[in-house]
Order: sequence, then structure tokens, then C-alpha cells
Amino acid sequence: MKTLLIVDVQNDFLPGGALAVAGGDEIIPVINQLIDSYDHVVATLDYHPADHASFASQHNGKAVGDITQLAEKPQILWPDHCVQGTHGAQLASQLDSGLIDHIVRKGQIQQVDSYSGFFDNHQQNDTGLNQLLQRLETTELHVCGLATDYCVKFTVLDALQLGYKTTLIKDACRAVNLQPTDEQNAHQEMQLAGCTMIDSKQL
Ligand code: VGL
Ligand code: ZN
Repeated sequence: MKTLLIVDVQNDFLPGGALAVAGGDEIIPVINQLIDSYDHVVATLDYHPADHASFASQHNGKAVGDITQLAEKPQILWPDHCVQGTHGAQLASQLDSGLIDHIVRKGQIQQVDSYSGFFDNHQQNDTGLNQLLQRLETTELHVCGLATDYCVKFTVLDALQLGYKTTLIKDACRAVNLQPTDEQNAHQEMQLAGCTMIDSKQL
């Protein structure tokens, strides 16, 4: 079965949102065009408690973009975003959400961030996404969404590790690009790990 995985296409990652990704809104029509050509469609939601440890606001003397340590691992500090129950955490309304058959939430544990849709950044808790994809008998996974250099990349790397034949739909993703080469590096990392890279017009 072919499954489309839509990563974090939420209001806070769109222009005007709390952690806006440049051009994040431009991927929505691209996804809407593809969405009905899959057996299953699964969306992930970044879904943080209001006091999440990835928020700069929770660390005295730290600013957005600073790096701190969480459980001895470096953690970039973000603006408050995708807080549970807020408009910012909702799926983008322009997305054809009627065709999304499952939603998987991540980043819900206060002390640890979760870029991947499968596991938290300390690889300790899983979200149930792998079991869901198994239940859907997914053999092929196509990934799109936000952001290429964080949640999309780590989701793809875990999917490959778990043995899914994984394809990234490049033009249905946008990157944060804290550094200008982050998107390019993320593409390279995913490709080296075995991800197939395509543009939506090749589908
Ligand atoms: C993301 C930073 C923080 C993402 C989520 O969805 O790529 N990035 N939380
Ligand atoms: Zn987040």
C-alpha cells in the first residue's frame, strides 16, 4: 500500500505563524493535487504543552535560536509554537483534510522535543506511527510537509531505518534554513540514507 505522510502542515509553520517557514503555504496546493492518489494519507502534528522544553520562553536568559542541553543533548530553542489546543497547532485549513485518514501527534512530552514523526529526539518514546503504518500495510511511503531540515528530515531518516521504501516529494516541502545551506544539506543526508528524491510533476 502507498501512504502519503504529511508532516506538520500547521498554522504556526505558515507565513504569519509563530515559527513561520518561508513559502510554507506554497506547498498546500501541491499536496492537494497529490492527496487522492494514495491508498492512505497520514498527517503528523507538532503538539506541544504550553511549557514545552523546546521553547526559549522556558529557559531563563535564553533567546530563540540559542542552544541549550536537554538530557545532555543539544537542543535549539524555538519560539512558542504548536501549543496544544491553539489555532497555531491546527492543520492548515486550506489542506484537503477530508482525505487525511489518520493524525499522529508528537512533541507532547514536556521534557523532550520530537522532530521525527516516529520517535522523540532521545529515541525513547514512540508515537505509534510505525504501528499505524504497519496496520495500513504500508510498503511505500511518500513524505511531504514542514520543515525539510527538521521534522521532515528526521521523519524520513527514521522511516528508512525502519525499512520503508521512502520518497521525498521535494517541491511539497519547505525548509527553515537557519543557515542558507540547511535545505541542501538535508536533501543530501536523506538521499545518502537511501531516500528517493522527486518533484511532484514526476508522480
Ligand atoms: C519543527 C522546529 C520545531 C518542524 C517543529 O516541524 O520542522 N521545527 N518544531
Ligand atoms: Zn516543535
